[in-house]
Amino acid sequence: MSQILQSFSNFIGTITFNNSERRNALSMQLLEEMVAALETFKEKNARVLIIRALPGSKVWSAGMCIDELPDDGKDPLTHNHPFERARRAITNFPAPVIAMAEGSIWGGACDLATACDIIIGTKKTTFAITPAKLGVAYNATGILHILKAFGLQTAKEMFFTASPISAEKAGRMGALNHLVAAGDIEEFTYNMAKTISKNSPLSVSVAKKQINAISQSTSLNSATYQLIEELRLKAFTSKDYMEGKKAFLEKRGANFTGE
Ligand code: YXS
Repeated sequence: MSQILQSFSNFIGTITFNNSERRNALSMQLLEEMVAALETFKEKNARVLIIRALPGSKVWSAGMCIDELPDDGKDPLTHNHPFERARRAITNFPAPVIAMAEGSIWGGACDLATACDIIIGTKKTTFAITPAKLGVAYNATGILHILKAFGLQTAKEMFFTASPISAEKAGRMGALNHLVAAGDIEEFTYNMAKTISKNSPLSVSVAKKQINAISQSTSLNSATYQLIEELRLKAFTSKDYMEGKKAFLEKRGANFTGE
């Protein structure tokens, strides 16, 4: 069964996460389906794309599929992982992508949401960055995305505590464009999409490309990059990483030792 639904009307494309049972965890299947859907909507010349969960969902996405995280010694977030490809496909999608973020957003799903050009939420929208619960070391690109979206102090708090931050706080930090009443989110989001779809697609697309190019121009020198890779390798070959994954699957708290 497909883990996403797709629809297209009046130049507005919609991708709906369709795996509520697993809280829309970002499985390889779901991510590959997203990559293919983004390509299809590009070919259809979509002028706006909305990424959402089923109406009334308590969870927009629970983040990476934990049972699919690789075992000890393998980098869980490589450049060609379907997650990274899906994220790049959103960033490089020629038209604006709106996250209609009804419900909570966890781990890698926060990174995915911040790839969207606009995020619209309700009071139930929360953001949690969870690698510390699993012994995972985030990749440099993911850290940069969260830093840019939430700011230095809040990003650090999110990484250190792994606790969800509220929609109000995300709004104050500029990570959430609009906080609307739960009953209004669909109408609000599609009205915004309609407004965008009536504007010049060329102008909008060029604005997106320029804003992305300018905002992504952060340079990392090779020594820093090497240091980051070494630090990450230490984490994903650790006992803590295996314990974090095992503890989630066994539905218990992790017992981390720092080794
Ligand atoms: O017990 P069953 O078989 O029905 O399965 C349960 C959960 O195990 C499953 N599930 C997941 N499976 C794989 N990966 C996930 N991320 C995941 N999340 C949930 O879905 C079934 C229903 O979950 P349940 O009973 O816990 O639902 P709930 O409504 O009581 O609670 C919803 C959540 C989202 C609060 C809870 O499921 C949860 O805490 N999920 C994990 C959230 C999380 O830590 N996400 C980070 C994933 S790792 C990741 O994204 C990166 C690697 S990182 O951490 O580095 O950013």
